[in-house]
Amino acid sequence: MFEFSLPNSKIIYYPNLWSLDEANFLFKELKSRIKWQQYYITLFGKNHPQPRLTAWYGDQGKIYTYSGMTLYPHGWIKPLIIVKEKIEPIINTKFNSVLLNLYRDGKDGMGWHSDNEKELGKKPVIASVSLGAQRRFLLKPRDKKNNLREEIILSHGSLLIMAGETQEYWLHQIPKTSKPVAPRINLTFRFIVDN
Ligand SMILES: O=C(O)CCC(=O)C(=O)O
Ligand SMILES: [Mn+2]
Repeated sequence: MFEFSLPNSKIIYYPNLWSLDEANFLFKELKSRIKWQQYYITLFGKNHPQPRLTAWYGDQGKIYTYSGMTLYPHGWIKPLIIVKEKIEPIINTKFNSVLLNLYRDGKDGMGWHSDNEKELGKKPVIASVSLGAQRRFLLKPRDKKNNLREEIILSHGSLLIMAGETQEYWLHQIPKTSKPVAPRINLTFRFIVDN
């Protein structure tokens, strides 16, 4: 376990929360069983496929809207429940939904953003599980005048927690890479507040 000491944040990394065998099993299960979907973003009136596949699972009615899309959750399946029930007691937090991303290769990624949608409430706890190829996870302050930077290599079977004021003060991204890289699955467990 490693706690980062960036200002206005609470970021904790558990590099090997799952053994290699467990992580391999979860990757295989999720890759084949999750209902992966290609979503599109509209930029200047043109539709572009997002550079990754996505799926939203959770308790019934936990609707999630982001980047102008509305996602209705699929019901929980066993491998997701296994992961959820392992991480909840570790961070003493209950989750009611999970966003999954499949980065098929280095051309897939996710641009700078923070997880600050209003349905996540104030100071959300985000639990991010990584399976498959390791990728760089970059952090930078929302304040453009601040040149602090952080980089975490998210490895197979790891858990990254972002809590406290992290989403208010920091942006994060998964950059694309020209290096050959195998597929990666990321799960971000979230708690959708009732509205
Ligand atoms: O793939 C990752 O590690 C990050 C995913 C992410 O930031 C998100 O789903 O909001
Ligand atoms: Mn995010």
